[in-house]
Amino acid sequence: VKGIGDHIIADTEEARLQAEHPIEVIEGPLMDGMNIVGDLFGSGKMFLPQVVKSARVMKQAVAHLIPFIEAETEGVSSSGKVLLATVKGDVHDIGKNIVGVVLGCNGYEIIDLGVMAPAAVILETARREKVDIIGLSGLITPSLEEMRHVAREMQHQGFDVPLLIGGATTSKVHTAVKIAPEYSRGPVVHVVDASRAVGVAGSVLHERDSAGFAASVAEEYERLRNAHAGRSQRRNLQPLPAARANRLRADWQNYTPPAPAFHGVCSLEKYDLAELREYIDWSPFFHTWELAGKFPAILDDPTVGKAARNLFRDAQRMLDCIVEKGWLEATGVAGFFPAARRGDDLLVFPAGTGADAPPLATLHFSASRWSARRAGPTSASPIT
Ligand code: B12
Repeated sequence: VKGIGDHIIADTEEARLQAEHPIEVIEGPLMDGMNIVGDLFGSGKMFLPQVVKSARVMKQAVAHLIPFIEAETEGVSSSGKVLLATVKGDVHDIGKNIVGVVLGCNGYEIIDLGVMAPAAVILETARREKVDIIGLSGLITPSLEEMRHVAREMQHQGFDVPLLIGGATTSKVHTAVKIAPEYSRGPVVHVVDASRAVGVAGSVLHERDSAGFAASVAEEYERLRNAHAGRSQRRNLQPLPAARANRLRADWQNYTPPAPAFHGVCSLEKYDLAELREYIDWSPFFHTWELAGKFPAILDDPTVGKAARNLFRDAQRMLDCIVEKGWLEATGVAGFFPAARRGDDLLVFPAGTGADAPPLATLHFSASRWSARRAGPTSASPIT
């Protein structure tokens, strides 16, 4: 749990010798440990840098067990081919790897595409390898949309194999409401944990009543969709004219912007890393590691201070290496251009011209239509 890996192989081996099957070590103590990490992390008592260390230890332990698990299953005839992947944008793989091991132990041949797998690679591999099941894993919210995209592509490309959805952020309701409607050619099933993966894989592939299983899942998901549709309420958006009327009005009559140091583009090549280092804004760095607070006060924060100090020390060491060994090359481009608003858009003019010249570029923005729950003018956001 604390991410101390010094004795992990010896400890895992000791647990393996006590267990009847090596898989029990994963399903028992290791999963218990990860659940504690998840709970501590979720309740703000543990922070991301420590979670990375715990996850690394878990992976070391699993890596030690895999050869023993494989040795046990040698010679078992294949129950079917399963492609597993953590979807594009997501790096969580502990759960997916466990599912792979558990299915592997039950005679399934596993093709594991790892993490951050784009839809095109998943489907190309599934077709080439003639897999019987596609299993997607995802633990962050954006993965939910990516899984939907994969399902949509499966429909377009004429797949009919079962699609299994798993990972802590996925749910039966999301699978029913957002994913299943995109893929009607094959069953779509949410699997809550690895132990159920074997049962579900067996049901969708081998049981005589696999059609009955698929139909009962489809029926249940239809019920969930109906219940969800009843609950959904319309988002409270302002009408567009009201949002536009509420725009920010800058007082240009009483403000003279300072002249920029140069006009047009300035390129910076191989910029001195030691100098750049002095300008790092550390607060977003800590936010990325989910440590809330402003730098440097965060280093003395009663809750996250210790984790922040350790992380800061590690970061400084890495920066020393980056600067000394020239690991990175800093290159940048900056430019100052005249600009003006036209409706919701922003026009950018060539350097040295004005608002009567033909624009160099038009940047499209949309007026924010979120209801006036917030005080003050609405801001615009770029359409990317
Ligand atoms: C470990 C961990 C990490 C590790 C991952 C290491 C690794 N190699 O996997 C690291 C530190 C790298 C990490 C990074 C991040 N994480 Co993280 N992480 C976790 C944590 C603590 C545990 C996840 C885990 O491994 N659980 C144990 C496994 C066994 O469970 P599981 O994955 O759910 O798998 C089981 C089932 O779901 C199922 N299953 C899973 N996949 C599949 C697939 C199929 C086909 C089937 C059938 C079943 C199945 O079977 C498994 C076994 O039973 C969770 C918290 C939590 N409680 O889940 C946060 C969590 C998932 N992380 C989170 C976040 C926000 C991040 C970061 C964005 C943080 C950041 N600011 O950078 C990044 C993500 C970067 C990215 N682009 O993906 C959030 C996600 C919130 C959200 N809804 O978006 C969580 C929920 C934490 C939280 N409470 O905020 N994380």
